[in-house]
Amino acid sequence: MATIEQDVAGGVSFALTDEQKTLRELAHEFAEKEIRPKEREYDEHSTHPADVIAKAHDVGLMNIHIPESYGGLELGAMDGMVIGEELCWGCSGIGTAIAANGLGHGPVIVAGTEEQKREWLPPLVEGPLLTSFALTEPNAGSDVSGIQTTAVRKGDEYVINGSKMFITNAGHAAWFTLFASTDRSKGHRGLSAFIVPADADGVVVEKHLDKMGQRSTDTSAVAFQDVRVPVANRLGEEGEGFKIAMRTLDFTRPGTAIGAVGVARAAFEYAAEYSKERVQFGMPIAMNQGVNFLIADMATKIEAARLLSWQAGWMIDNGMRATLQSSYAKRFAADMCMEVTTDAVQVLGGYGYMKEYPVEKLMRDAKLFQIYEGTSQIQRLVIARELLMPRD
Ligand code: COS
Repeated sequence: MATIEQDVAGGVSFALTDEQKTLRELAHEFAEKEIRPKEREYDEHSTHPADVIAKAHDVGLMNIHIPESYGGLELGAMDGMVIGEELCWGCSGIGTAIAANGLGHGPVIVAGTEEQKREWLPPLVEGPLLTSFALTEPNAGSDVSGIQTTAVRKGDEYVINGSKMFITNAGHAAWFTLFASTDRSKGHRGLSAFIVPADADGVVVEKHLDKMGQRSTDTSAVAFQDVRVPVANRLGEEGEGFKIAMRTLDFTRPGTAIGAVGVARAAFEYAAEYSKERVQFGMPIAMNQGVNFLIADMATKIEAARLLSWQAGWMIDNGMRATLQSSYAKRFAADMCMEVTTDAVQVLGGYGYMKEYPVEKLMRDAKLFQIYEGTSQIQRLVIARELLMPRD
């Protein structure tokens, strides 16, 4: 098992580079000025944050991992960490709407040919185009190998039929990276990945789904009815789709983990401040051990989750396979975020349960981190397999 201690010559550094500090400041300021003022209203009406996405694109906080050779910033995973924490500190509904684009076009970076990258990546740099990762189906969530959508080759085209569920940004995407079976008899080895333009005949975004939290990220169901795409839109070879999806998720899960850190940090800040102001029994409740132990535990857990996320990001930037560390980070940070936001509601008591106070929203938003990009249970499954039956 790779660890930082074994792999770094010269020890471990927790220092951010000057560039990363600048990125963090930029993202924090953006979250304060562009995201926070809108988060409540957009949450209430489940508004797609097109205006914020466009501004994030303008200032260089979106599609940050696209290589320079295709016009992008080619920022690393650690750079993404410092940005992602701040955006989700602002609002994880809006932050996810921005960050999920990385998941949408991730398979093209992971498995695209030179030609495919030249065709599909530069437009994402030129304008705030959205893309969606179309993996999950009504009957295939955790079990990716159970995908029922089919892609049947007919000459120089594939004909795609099936339904996708819980697809982030689907109602606003320019194209999808879609996973379908090209050979049902082969299970996960029969899955293939495709780029499917959203305006192709037969692509039907069925409905915007009404969620508990992260309500300003659009989540929709999409049907693909006899959709024809050229063979040139297939990513990798037939049968490589499952591994392309897993390799993409290895990269994106630490980014999701750090989003959970941002939400937990926001909840912690509100709760800590409130505990100093709220007076009961003649003293601020922060003086009460029952409360200040909660505050201490919240801070400790946030710090631990950030370090796990950074470890995974650092390993990715140093060219290591980080499947295990990505799942450590995603599992721990998601569960931590649920605990910390619940505790923040507890510190605020009756007020915390009211919509008027921000921690109620943070607790609703937190829940999704335990579900999307692989549930906390799936992360444990990956962790156990990586430890007990390691692959190369
Ligand atoms: N990178 C590269 N290859 C990988 C991999 C990874 N991270 N993880 C697995 N593989 C390979 C395995 O080595 C195996 O290869 P072979 O076909 O050569 O044997 C193959 O992929 C199948 O792996 P495995 O046996 O582990 O597959 P399972 O069907 O048991 O499922 C889980 C694995 C459950 C981990 C996977 O389906 C998963 O991640 N599910 C959650 C999906 C998810 O996150 N959904 C959210 C979508 S985005 S909101």
